Amino acid sequence: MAEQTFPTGTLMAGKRGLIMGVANKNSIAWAIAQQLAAQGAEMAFTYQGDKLLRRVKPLAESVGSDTLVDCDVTNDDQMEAAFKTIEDKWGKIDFLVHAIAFAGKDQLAGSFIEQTTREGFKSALDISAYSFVDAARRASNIMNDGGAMITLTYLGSERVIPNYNVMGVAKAALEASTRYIAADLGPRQIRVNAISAGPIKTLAAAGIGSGRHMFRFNKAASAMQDNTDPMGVAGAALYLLSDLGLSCTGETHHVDGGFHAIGMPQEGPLRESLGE
Ligand code: NAD
Ligand code: 0WE
Repeated sequence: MAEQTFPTGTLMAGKRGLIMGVANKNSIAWAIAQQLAAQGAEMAFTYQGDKLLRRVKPLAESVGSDTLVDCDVTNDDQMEAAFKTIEDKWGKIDFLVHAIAFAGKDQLAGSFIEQTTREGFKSALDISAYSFVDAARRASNIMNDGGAMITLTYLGSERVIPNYNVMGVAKAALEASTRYIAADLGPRQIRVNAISAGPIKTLAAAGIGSGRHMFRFNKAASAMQDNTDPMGVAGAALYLLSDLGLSCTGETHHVDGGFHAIGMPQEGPLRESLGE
C-alpha cells in the first residue's frame, strides 16, 4: 500500500484491542491498524515468529504500541500466553482483528479434488478457520460487553475461484463460524462480522500463479472497474469495530468494488475481448 494518511477522529477513543495478522506494511491488518489508530484506538499485535518481528515492531511503534506477542495460531501454548499477556497488561479489551490464513502451496494450484490432501485440508481449516473460533473465545473472555470482532474472508468461499481451492472451503467455514460466534456473543452485545475483500497485493496474494490475470480480471469485471483499495477495507473495519456498527453482527460485508454483485460484464473491455 502506498503511504496514505488516515483522517483523524475519536471513534475509537478509549478502546483497546488486539490485531492478529500483520506481516508487513502491505498487510490488510496494517491498513486496519492505522485506520483504528487515527481514531484513537490503543492496540497490541501478535506476529508469527521471530522472522516477522523485525518488520512488525517498527510498524507497531509508529502507532504507539509496545505490545507485540509471538503467536503461531496452531500452537495452544502460544495462544494461551498471548491472551494472558494482553489480560495482564489491560485486563479488558474492546476489539479483535483476525487477519490470518494459510494453506500449503501445493494445495493452491490445479485441480481441487486432485490436489487436496487430508493433511492439507486439516491444516488450511485449522489455521484459516479454527484459529478465529479459538481467538474469539479467548478474546471474549477478556472483552467488555459491547465490544466487536472482525475477520477477513474472500469470495472464493461462495464461488469457485481457480486455484483458491481448499482456501475457499476454509473461508466458507470461517464465514459460518462468524455467524455462530455472533450468536453466542450477541447477548453480551459483542458483534462479530467478516469483511470479504477483493484481491489486494499483499504477501498472501504474492506468488499466486495466475496473479496478474486475477488482478486484471477483477478490475475489468467489477462494478467500479478497479481493484480493491485497502483503505476501503480499513474503513469498513472502523465502521464494524466502532459504535457506528451498532446492531450489525453475523454479517459478511463485501469490499470488492462490487465484483461479487456482477453476474455478467456490461459493455466494455471484457465484452470486446469476446469479439463484440
Ligand atoms: P498477509 O500475508 O499480510 O497476512 C496474512 C497473515 O497470516 C500474516 O501476518 C501471517 O503471519 C499470518 N499467518 C499465517 N499463518 C499463521 C499462523 N500459523 N499463525 C499466526 N499467523 C499466521 O496477507 P493479507 O492479504 O493481509 O491476509 C490477511 C487476511 O486477509 C487473510 O485472512 C486473507 O485470507 C484475507 N484476504 C486477503 C485478500 C487479498 O487479496 N490479499 C483478499 C481477501 C481476504
Ligand atoms: O486468502 C488469500 C490468500 C491466502 C493464502 C496465501 C498463500 C500464499 C503462500 C493462503 N495460503 C498461502 N500459502 C502459501 O504458501 N487471498 C484471498 C489472496 C488470494 O490467494 C489466491 C487467490 C487470492 C485472491 C490463491 C489462488 C487464487 C486466488
